[in-house]
Amino acid sequence: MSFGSKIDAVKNLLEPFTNHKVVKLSSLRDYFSEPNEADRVLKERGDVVVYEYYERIFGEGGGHINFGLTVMYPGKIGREYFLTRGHFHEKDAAEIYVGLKGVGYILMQTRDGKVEARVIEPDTVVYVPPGYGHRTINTGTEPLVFFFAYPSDAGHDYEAVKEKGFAKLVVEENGKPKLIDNPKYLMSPMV
Ligand code: PAN
Ligand code: ZN
Repeated sequence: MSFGSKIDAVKNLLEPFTNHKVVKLSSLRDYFSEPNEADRVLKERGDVVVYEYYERIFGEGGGHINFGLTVMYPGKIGREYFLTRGHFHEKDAAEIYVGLKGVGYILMQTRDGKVEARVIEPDTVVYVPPGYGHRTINTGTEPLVFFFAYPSDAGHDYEAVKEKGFAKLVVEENGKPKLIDNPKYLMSPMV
């Protein structure tokens, strides 16, 4: 085990890492409010990379802190900006995000519908409290790059967000990002 990694701020990567995941548009189609628009972009531009992340995972057991670097590319599907899948931690574990490049939002939401949103940009630290599902959105024209760290036994639950979505969408209006209510959001608790 080496005692750290290096962030390459020019190439937007973290080394060494134990896990590198690339998330492409085709796998995010149903996360967008207009999946038909996603189909149109897929046809026009192909299966573009929406985001990727590098993680240093020290195990599933407790006691460690896993960390990593996420790189989100700029883009929109209809009016909605590129987004991450979003998840809850299985244990009530918090997370820290540190903005390094670009600009966007972190949407946070409890299973019973409390919603918070914070801007993430360079020199911003966002604390995601235990119990808040979280998703990141790139509202800029450059890659959004951020560092994250969470307890190694947090676990990741993707199902609740996949089924019910988030209560808010981040869309472009008059050239600027705006949070609006998600008309398709299912109000029932995300259990
Ligand atoms: C982050 C996210 C990362 C990608 O590392 O996992 O930005 O987002 P999704 O996991 O929602 O695809 C984090 O919050 N880890 O817990
Ligand atoms: Zn997380």
